[in-house]
Amino acid sequence: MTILNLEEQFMNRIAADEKIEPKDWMPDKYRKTLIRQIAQHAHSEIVGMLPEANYISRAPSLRRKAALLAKIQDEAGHGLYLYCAAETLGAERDTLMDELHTGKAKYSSIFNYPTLTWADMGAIGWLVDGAAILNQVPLCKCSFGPYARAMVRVCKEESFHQRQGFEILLTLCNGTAEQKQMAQDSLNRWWWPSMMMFGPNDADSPNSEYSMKTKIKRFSNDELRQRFMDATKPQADILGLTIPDPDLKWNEVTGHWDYGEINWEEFNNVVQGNGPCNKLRVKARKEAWDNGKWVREAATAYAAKREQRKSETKQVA
Ligand code: BYC
Repeated sequence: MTILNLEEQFMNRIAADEKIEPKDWMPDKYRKTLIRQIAQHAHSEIVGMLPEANYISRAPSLRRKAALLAKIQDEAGHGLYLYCAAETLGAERDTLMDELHTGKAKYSSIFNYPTLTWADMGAIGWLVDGAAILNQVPLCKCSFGPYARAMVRVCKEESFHQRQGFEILLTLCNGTAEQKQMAQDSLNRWWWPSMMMFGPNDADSPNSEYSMKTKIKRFSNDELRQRFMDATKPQADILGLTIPDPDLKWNEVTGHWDYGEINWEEFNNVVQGNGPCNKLRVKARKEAWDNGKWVREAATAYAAKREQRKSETKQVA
């Protein structure tokens, strides 16, 4: 069978909404696009643990500490499912980690901003996990089976994260004037970076066309950003907080909230490695990797020993 036929069959399967599985034939571009996106997603989950980890020892109560710890552990789990999904496509885990540690791999721009107060734990849950849910629910229907299946559980956990973040802010907003101000300040700092999470405008998104054609992505960056805008505005109203966008306006004709211009220069700068915390984040991940070397070596040695024992027992029997 020629590549052309295979490609046609592949596109027919995509059109029929069939899932593509790791051992199925797939075009090189599909494989590369998936590895790129899944790896970036996996890195985002584990780098995303860092800004919150900063607050485990500062949580205001045992209950808050337990919920924050659980959320951060969930993110580690998401990273692991995603690295496994990338491995099913032939990516090597060590190569992926190396790309993260040398600054070659991208991860979500949002995690290069600092967490300055406890209210930021609320804003991350409410806005960052909120944006992630809108982005990831359609990924449950991604054409690549292992990515789609990993997303189902990830999305359930992200929903809990979003609720706990909102509840942190609701508590602060119902507290003293100073606590409410802390929540507003947090929203002021996290709003625009959250809007940037969805990626460049559709006209400037080089990967969208192919990803939409092959049903890796089901909606464009701008469509998802608009959904986030429309879902979040009423929630900000419940909190009694103001979204820091002077151009925010209800559009009677479209039935959506119109928002102001995103600072794409800031976005590009952060993605290129020059955000406030990029260097700190990569350094922390690299240190964690280096410090965990003995654990990986011990686990590998233990697995080898167990295999050896198994084959010895078989021989005796
Ligand atoms: N930050 O053509 P485009 C979480 C890159 S974490 C950095 O539109 P695409 C959580 C993009 O990679 C969940 N880079 O790309 C964890 C591309 O670069 P390359 C994070 C970005 O892939 C802890 C270039 O810009 N979610 O939930 O079609 C605590 C052009 O963009 C960003 C995911 O990763 C960005 N924001 O669409 C709390 C979801 N945006 O590779 C929460 C999975 C774009 O061509 N990923 N770039 O050099 C996606 O859905 C898609 O990859 C994107 C971008 C929508 C992000």
